[in-house]
Amino acid sequence: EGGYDAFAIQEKWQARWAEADPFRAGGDDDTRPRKYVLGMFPYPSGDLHMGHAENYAYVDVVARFWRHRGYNVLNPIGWDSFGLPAENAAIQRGADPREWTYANIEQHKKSFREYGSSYDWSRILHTSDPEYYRWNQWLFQLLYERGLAYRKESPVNWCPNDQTVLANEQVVDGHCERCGAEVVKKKLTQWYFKITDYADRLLDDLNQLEGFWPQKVIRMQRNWIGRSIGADIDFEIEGREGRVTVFSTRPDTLHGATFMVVAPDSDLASELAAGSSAEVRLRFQDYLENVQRETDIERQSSDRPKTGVFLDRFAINPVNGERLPIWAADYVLADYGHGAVMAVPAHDQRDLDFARAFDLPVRVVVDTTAPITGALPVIELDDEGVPIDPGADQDSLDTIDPAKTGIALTGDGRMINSGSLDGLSKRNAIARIIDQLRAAGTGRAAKSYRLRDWLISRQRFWGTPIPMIHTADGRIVPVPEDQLPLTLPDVKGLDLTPKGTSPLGGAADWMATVDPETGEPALRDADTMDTFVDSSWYFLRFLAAEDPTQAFPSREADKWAPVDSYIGGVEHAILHLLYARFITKVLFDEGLIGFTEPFSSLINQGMVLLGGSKMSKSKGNLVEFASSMIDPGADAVRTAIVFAGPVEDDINWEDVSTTGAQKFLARAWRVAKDVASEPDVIWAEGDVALRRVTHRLLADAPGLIEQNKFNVVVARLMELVNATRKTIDSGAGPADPAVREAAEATAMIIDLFAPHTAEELWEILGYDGFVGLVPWRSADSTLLVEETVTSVVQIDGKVRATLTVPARIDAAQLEKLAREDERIVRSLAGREITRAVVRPPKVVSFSTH
Ligand code: ANZ
Repeated sequence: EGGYDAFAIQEKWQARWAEADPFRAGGDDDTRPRKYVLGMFPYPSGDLHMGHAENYAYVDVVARFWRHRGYNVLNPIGWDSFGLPAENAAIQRGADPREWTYANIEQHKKSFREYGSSYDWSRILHTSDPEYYRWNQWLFQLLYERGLAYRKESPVNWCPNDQTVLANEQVVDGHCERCGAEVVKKKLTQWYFKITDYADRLLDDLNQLEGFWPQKVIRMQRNWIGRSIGADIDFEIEGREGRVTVFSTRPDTLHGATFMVVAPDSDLASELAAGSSAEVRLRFQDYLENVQRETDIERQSSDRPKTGVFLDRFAINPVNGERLPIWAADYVLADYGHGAVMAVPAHDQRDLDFARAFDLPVRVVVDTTAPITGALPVIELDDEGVPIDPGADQDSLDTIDPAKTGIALTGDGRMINSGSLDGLSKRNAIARIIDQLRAAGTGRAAKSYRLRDWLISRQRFWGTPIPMIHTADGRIVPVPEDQLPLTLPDVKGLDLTPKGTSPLGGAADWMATVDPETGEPALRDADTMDTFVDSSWYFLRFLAAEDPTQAFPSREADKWAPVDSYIGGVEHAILHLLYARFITKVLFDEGLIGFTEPFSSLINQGMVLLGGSKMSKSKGNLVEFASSMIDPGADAVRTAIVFAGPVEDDINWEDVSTTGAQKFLARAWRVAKDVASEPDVIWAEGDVALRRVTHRLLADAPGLIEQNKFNVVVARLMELVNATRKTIDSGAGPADPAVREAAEATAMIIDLFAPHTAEELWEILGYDGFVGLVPWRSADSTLLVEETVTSVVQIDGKVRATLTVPARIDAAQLEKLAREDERIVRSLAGREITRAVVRPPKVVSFSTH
């Protein structure tokens, strides 16, 4: 007979799985507890690469693990199949984006089958199927009815290369995330989802994910939402009706405001300039044109020289009636807070830089040298017993005068120069001033967020058509439900090349519709939805992927979801996860689901690198998934990847040894063969040392898997296979029942990483049925008790104590126990140990001279 033949084994078991479909999730009659395991679904651009191989290897470890633990596991797969790459490929090749997309999906499916992923193949979905996007349209209309979908004209991020609008999240350092072109601002009327209504909940609910999601992702979400707490303060403007409101996180410093700054690109700035002299208007226009060419990143950079234009207008400070000159300056952004700030140069660095550049007054209102603890200040005395008054010393005053040092005093302290606030700490002063402003009707507590509403319109073809109708008399109404899905027109005859208007607009027949109320001619909406809408709820569609009557059944949703283990790349740490969390909360509010967070736990795997950089097509360092399996086989690839390191670390493809993994699998196979070749098992007592190794692994592996220490389990399994081989070669041979026990445990645990090999081992060992469905063997607790030995401790050659210690103790632990033993401490009587010789586990020998 031949050796371990990875390919024969792989083909054999793939055929059997395809026939028996053993990994389909159980239905209502299945009484086992449920687990929903999900890998982030792939985008069908080209073939899969090693990043996917890594992701889906981990997904399968987790899914298979829970099946062995007695759970009814749902592990589905689908495709995020709308989006720009398909459309761009279609433009380049003159092909139909549909054909390109579905051909790639077929290739992916083949690769996943070859990989041995244990999916429930009955629940496949593709977001570009009308059966799927029909429910995107339903979702859109649901948000519209709840007042969460609206249109507005605003400056949007525009990619001049892709000729499309980008969400803030898709702009990386001022460049298009996809093509790298520099993003510009353009005014357009677009559809938005009002995610800002959910800002507080999106932020607060992160607390419940603490410990279950990577800390880094939680932090990134918090920063993205960016909640600031403070006050809105209203200022009168001379010669103008109505007040101007500013948002400040430091309302306590209101008495230190010495000017006001408005964003040059705000409506307010234009209005104030328009009411000023011709000269100011000209200077302002000039400045505005420059500012419009800048990115937000540049505007917020702290090391650029401050620029601005005095508008020759004045605001009135509501607490003291002072006249504050109003400036337009680019460091204030139009779309944060109210697009205007009260400038407090003594206590805000940006304001101070500006004040110093334009010679504006600086007034300190917080004494940051004063103690804030409430304890009495310590008064320092000089040699003659006279109190040293730091204020009397001109030099020391200068060192804290921000106008001189250029350093704003941002710390806490006691209020000064602030009327009734004087003497208060920052916290108390904030509370007091908010009370005063509220009483006077000139301010109130307020919050501000970095999070913006979600811009979902795209001027592209390959996406979900927006299910709205524009009537002749200017109303915008939903496409009636019985007309959904509103499917895409045939692409033939449409010009997909980006022009800044949606290609659908060119499909005259498709665009023409009727006003559902009046029957008059009307137009469809030519835009399509951001594909992040598609992926914001797909985990729910898997619960009834074939159901034509509803997006998902609420009852099933509450049984399976939230997803127990969501596994994917950290590149989705903000966008996708935030949108999915938002939509989940909307569906909860609509009463359709009973949970508010979509993913109970999240695993982000590291990246697969080649030559130290991320694998990518453009770098030409892509190892394709399908070809990676050609030589060593699927099981070796999977095992090698999982063994390569902790799940969250990046791995270098050069360091991933598929050859090593293949040898390990062959060793495991050989052990099973040896066991099976033994005709009559002689029931000896069994090698206890081997039994301990087996049972320790059975006991430890579940905890290790639950802590995502997958690589450690592979290492321990390698140990077990080696220990088994040793017993076969040196002990009672393969007839030892401890050997069979080890071989069976190996087959079950190796299933997590190398499922084809596992099934083969199981069959070799004489079993019918799939090892993938076998319950976890429980560990025999009597074999887990640590073996102990007696250790002697000598001082200067005389035995002074004996210790009972674990047989596997290491030198450092043993020496520590010996030094701490009270008999030893007593015998030493304070003498110093000059030398220690430690021979674990039996002897420790101390010398004192
Ligand atoms: C007065 C003040 C005094 C401020 C002080 C800070 C320190 P975060 O924490 O990022 O929310 N601000 C408000 N709107 C702005 C805009 N549109 N563009 C640029 N800056 C703006 O920052 C809030 C603070 O940033 C606000 O508090 C305001 O300056 C400024 F000692 O008001 B502060």
